[in-house]
Amino acid sequence: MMDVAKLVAVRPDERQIAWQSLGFTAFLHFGVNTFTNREWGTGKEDPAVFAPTSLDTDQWCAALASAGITACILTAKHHDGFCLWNTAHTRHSVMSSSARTDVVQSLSDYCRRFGLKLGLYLSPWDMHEPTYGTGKPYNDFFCAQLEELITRYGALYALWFDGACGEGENGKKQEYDWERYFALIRKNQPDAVISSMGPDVRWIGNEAGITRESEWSVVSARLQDHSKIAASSQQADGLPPLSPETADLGSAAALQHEPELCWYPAEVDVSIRPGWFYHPEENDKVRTLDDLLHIYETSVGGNAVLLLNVPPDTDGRIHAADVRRLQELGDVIGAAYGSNLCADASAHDGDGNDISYVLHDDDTCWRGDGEPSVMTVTFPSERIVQRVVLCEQIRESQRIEAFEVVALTGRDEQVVFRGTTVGFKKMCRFAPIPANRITITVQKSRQHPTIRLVEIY
Ligand code: FUL
Repeated sequence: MMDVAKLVAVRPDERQIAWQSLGFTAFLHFGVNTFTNREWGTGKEDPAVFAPTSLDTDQWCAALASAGITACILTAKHHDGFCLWNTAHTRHSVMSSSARTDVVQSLSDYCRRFGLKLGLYLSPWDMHEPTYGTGKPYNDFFCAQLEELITRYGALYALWFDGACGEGENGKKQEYDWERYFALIRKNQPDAVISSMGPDVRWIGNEAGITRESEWSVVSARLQDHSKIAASSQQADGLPPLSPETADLGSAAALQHEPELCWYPAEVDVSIRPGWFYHPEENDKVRTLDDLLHIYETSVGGNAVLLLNVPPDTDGRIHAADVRRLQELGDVIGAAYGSNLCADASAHDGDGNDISYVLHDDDTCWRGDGEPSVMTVTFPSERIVQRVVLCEQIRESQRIEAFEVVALTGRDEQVVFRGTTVGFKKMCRFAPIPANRITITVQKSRQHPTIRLVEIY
């Protein structure tokens, strides 16, 4: 059996903690594909096709902020090689289009004004660049572009690399010098996470918005292997949800023969529309509010970060249909999680000791003392409850394997939620019930469980 001490010794670093705290983030897919109505370009596009009629990155930021989004990642360059910034290393960029605007600069200025953090997506696969497939010359080119992005636009919170390369059997083969890319980022942006094809943030493994029932941040270090991530992200679409072998990445049983473990937390990337890029025929296919709320509660509330793609349109604006949906989403999240019922509550451990500090969002935490470990939250008067949010202190690893939430109504106790993992944040949703007291029982954990924060709505 796995040595539990080995599991709980695996902890996040500061940049992973800061990234995880962002919770709800956005992806912005924008480029020549927006104008050619494609998902993947060809690399042969005339830069003149990039012609937004009223480019407005201010409007993008306002739309994202209305949903409660805290950060965004722009496709500075997608697989077609067209660059959204004023790069010195190719003419295949916005500067050769009628827009003649450095979109990365413009977005970075507005992000700062809106308090949004900025991250950048830079596709390693480049269909346009002539040196692609030549080995070092292309890696030099890629690093020169990367260096522009990580030195010119202030602090970035993430660099996002995907594993897609659709060159096919007779296509060009480029050996990516990942270690060199990563070293360059660490040197210039030490606080930025490197996501997906990187060591800090794990791609959830599907593009359908599905988070595992038990989402572990302590997993096998083999998952950081680039070739494997690339192989599973090759398909342009139709990415399958989770296969049996990828469904359980972190139980003690799944990890028992793993020589090396790592903290590799999950990110859920999913689009608000069917495609990653804007397509006018999808204006009536924006995800429903229920669907988005479900994705939000199972990802942000399922020990993951949500990276919701919202593609700007051919005007260079977020389309009205998406703007409306983002606003609605912000409103329902605000209504559901806006007023914590714990303001006048108190919390106690199983021995009756006051542990009300777990009701405050700070770094202190409660440590349970066995299986089960029990804590209660008592209200001065009965109230209708339908959501409980639990957070572990992930600085002490991820420990909870099974828990239960019980509501006391008058003299009746009722189990309202049963869960497995908690991690950074678990949102537990159940049918509304009047309650005087909520009991949280951790039935199974790796050594003692920790709870940093409890919120009740
Ligand atoms: C994939 C790409 O091929 C898609 O176009 C999109 O950018 C997605 C987020 O990553 O690998």
